[in-house]
Amino acid sequence: MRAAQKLETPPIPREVLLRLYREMVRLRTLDERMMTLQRQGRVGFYGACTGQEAATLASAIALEASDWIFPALREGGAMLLRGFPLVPYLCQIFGNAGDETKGRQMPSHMASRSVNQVSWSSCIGTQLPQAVGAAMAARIKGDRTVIAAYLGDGATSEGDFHVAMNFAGVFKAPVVFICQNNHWAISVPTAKQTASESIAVKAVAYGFPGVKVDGNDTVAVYRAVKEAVDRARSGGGPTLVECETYRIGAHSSSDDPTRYRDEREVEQWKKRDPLELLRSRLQAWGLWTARQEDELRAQVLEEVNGAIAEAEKKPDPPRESLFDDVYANVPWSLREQREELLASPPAARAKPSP
Ligand SMILES: Cc1ncc(C[n+]2csc(CCOP(=O)(O)OP(=O)(O)O)c2C)c(N)n1
Ligand SMILES: [Mg+2]
Repeated sequence: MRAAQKLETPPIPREVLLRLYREMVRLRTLDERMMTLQRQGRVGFYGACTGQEAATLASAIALEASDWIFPALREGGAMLLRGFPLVPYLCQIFGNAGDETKGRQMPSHMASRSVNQVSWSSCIGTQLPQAVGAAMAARIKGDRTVIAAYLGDGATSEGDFHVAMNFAGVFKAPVVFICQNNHWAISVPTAKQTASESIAVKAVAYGFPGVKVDGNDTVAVYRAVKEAVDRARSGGGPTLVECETYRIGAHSSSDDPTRYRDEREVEQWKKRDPLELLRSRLQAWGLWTARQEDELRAQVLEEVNGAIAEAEKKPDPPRESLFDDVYANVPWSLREQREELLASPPAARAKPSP
């Protein structure tokens, strides 16, 4: 662990910091367990946030509950921070009957209206014009909603990024773009993504502020995003916040990063683990002890394992739910198909391949 910093008082409310730390530990634990389950063939796919917990959670906690989150690829954990229960969250990953989205989305692409969060956008960048559209809708309706639009460094090479930034700048949409620059877009390093000196600097061309922060520094992320959210809410328009962080693990459970990146780079970034950085600061402020740490780790592991056991027990979504939610008046052809399906014996559940 790094040496504790000598700071007298925490620069942001201590209850925010403590809550963040607990949520960061819970997310790290969850990611570790789910990657293991994927390797055991119990889950089809998983995308972890490991190393990016501060950028994800310290930004999300700067929002109000009525604000909306449009994630990129690694911000599902913000739903848990916003109070979404762990069991249905896991049911989405298992794609079973406990999943609010009825097993229709790829694992890890959870969403819930109850916490104002849409699904991960595996189509890189498409969430950005959608987020700006939602921000404009909020403005036209005259409510106070702010939209957090997350993106990865890779998304900055997409046309949608530029379309969204331009529109947001011209119309002063109440949106905060939060770029998790984790140095990689699967196997493409950030150096091959842009010739700009940073991602934040791109905001200048669109006429609004861009700030770059240490994305592994919980306090820095919180402060930068809070300021941007306050500005958006008070009519000051968008901000682009670039959080410089690092993807410690694989791009997803389908990826093997040893094929394209140097392990020494990963080892260097592990020394800047956002959980450890925050823990050492909490200790320096006298807000955290080794005993609390042990208790938290044990409690989180128990919670996560208990939720996995409960979620995994649930059956598949009912087959006929395939036909729900698309048509107000279901056409005769689909009614026929539905009846045919129900008359046939259910297929054995396909096990995901490890
Ligand atoms: C439009 C589009 N192009 C390519 C892909 C394949 N793809 C999936 S994730 C990814 C990399 C995304 O990198 P980044 O935006 O940096 O996010 P990160 O995975 O690092 O969080 C790519 C190229 C895709 N899903 N959609
Ligand atoms: Mg990336």
